[in-house]
Amino acid sequence: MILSITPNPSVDISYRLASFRLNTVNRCSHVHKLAGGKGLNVARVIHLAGRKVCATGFIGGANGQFIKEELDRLQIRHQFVEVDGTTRNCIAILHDEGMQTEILEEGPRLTKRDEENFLSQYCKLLDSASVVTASGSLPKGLDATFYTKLITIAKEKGKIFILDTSGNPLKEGIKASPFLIKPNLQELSGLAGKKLQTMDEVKKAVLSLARWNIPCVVVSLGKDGALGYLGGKFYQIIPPKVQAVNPVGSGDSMVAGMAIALSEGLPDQLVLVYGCAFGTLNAIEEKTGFIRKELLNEFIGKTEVIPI
Ligand code: TA6
Repeated sequence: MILSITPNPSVDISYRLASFRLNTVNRCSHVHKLAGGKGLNVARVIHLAGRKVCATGFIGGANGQFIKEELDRLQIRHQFVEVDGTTRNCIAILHDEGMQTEILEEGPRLTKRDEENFLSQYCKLLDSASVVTASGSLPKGLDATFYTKLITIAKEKGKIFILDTSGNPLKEGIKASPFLIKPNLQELSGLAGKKLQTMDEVKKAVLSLARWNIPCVVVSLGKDGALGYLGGKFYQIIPPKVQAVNPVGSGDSMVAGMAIALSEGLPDQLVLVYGCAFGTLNAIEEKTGFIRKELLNEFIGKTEVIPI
């Protein structure tokens, strides 16, 4: 079973508009409302691929109730810590030709008690998991070392940990040497402390993470696929050419694909292929964090991995 952690879930609302005009009224008939936040996109995609997953994190209020009902409707196992505050909304406006504007709320403020409740539940859930994924921003009240604690506990129990976050939680999280991190170019530039412009600069930034002993670094490059560093080797991963419909959630779907490949003990290069194939499968869908299982083998077969 894969354990998918979302400390700051959200009700993800996506609007599609032919053109988005500022400072006036925009009416919209294409609306999707989903249980979201990065880790819940990961969990839904793992479930849609027919694999076992359990979603956990913190939820509260009416939005929290909506998320639980959505997961029950999809028959996705979940075990959240209930908190006093209200789970946030996140809005994605898909507009004009291929543009995507997102408004992400901060989410509730958590207490020390909430964190303690989570840590004790987490230790139990780990016993039935082979791989753990932890994704997204941290709500107020959790400090930037929250993921560092989770990684350390998971590694003590011999579990594979995938971390997908940004900013200080990423800077702190890598100090605990998770098995895999999946920064996009902006997040890796944040770690490197400068805007990375060329592939050589990206490779150098990945190599500079070596002191943290992270076995696998996958830099997601959107429609250009990804750069993978695994077993001391670099790989370029080239996805099948597609017409993207909604790329929101493709990074999360990459994490889902790689978590599945690692949980099934697949060879290094296939871990990278699964990541890109799943990310691309999400991009051709209107819904965020959604794939069609029947297309999996075709997209895995069409995804190239080239040692560089
Ligand atoms: O990756 C897309 C997405 O999951 C959106 O659906 C939205 O929930 C957002 O990311 C949340 O990101 P954050 O970094 O705030 O946790």
